[in-house]
Amino acid sequence: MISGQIARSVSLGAKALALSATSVSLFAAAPAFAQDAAAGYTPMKPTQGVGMPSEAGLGFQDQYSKIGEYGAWIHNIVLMPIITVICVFVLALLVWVAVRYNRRANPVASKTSHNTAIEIVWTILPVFILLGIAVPSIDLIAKQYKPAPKSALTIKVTGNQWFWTYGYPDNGDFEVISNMLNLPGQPVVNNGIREVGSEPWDGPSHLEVDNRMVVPVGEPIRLQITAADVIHSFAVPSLWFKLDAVPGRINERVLMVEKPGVYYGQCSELCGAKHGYMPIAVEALPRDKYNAWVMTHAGGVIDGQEAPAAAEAAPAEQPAVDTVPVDAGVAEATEAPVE
Ligand SMILES: [Cu+2]
Repeated sequence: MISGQIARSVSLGAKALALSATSVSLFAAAPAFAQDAAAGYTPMKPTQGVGMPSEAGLGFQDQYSKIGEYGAWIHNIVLMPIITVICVFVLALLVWVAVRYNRRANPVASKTSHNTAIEIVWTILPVFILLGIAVPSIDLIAKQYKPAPKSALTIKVTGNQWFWTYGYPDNGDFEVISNMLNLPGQPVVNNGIREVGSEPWDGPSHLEVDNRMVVPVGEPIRLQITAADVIHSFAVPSLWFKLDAVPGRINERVLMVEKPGVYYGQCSELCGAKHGYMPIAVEALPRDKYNAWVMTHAGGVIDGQEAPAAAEAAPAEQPAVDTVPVDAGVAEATEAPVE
């Protein structure tokens, strides 16, 4: 364990060195590209109360996907009224029995043991209630797991102890490593990562990351989810999304975000000491801005076309800032090997 940690910090240190060397060489060799990249993409500032928990909030977060709106509708309009009516009805029955039929109020108890009419009602009625719940529930499950259309963009999500990596195989196969930002005045969680609040676009502490998972808005996205070490779970409440990340297995679901914005989530499967420090930040952008973001990565490809600026300025073997080769995420994972 300890040797694994040392190895990890050494590799992190080496990575930080490599990254700073890369950024120096990028700026020295190709100031035009650096400016283009900076002009092409600035992280979006999240909107307070959107895609994040609210103070003393009850119930679901506001939903920003069609499936989420449907799921929240089932919860709010179908399930909650049924639950409320049943609870109030049973409570009223209990109170009535306790008051009307206690030993003082009703000293001579009735000898009745059957009432066919009531028995039929209390059998049939729950069956109809359950059917009424089952129909939209099964419909929701079916819709949630409907496969993505062939043309959908694929993004590969990998859970690691304790960060996420996002691979973009359709956009040149670059990979983004996403670490939680450190908390001011508190022990460092991730070495070499800045503190939350140090950039104007930072969202809530514990939820904001250095590199977000950027996605195009209004398009189906095929999320393929796996893990490199132990079981994690990719969960974003405001997008109605939760799927386990299991080593050696790919779980797939469609993500479709209806509105541009930043949506936060957290790993939702106990995965070790820093389980609480691997948040998820999804930034949904219009297609042109998403394309501009892709082009800030070395080897970024849109519709099979490599960025001319990126291709000239940054040869394929030289990763841009915030980007590392695909195998680096695996090498950096702790000592637990896959399988
Ligand atoms: Cu986890």
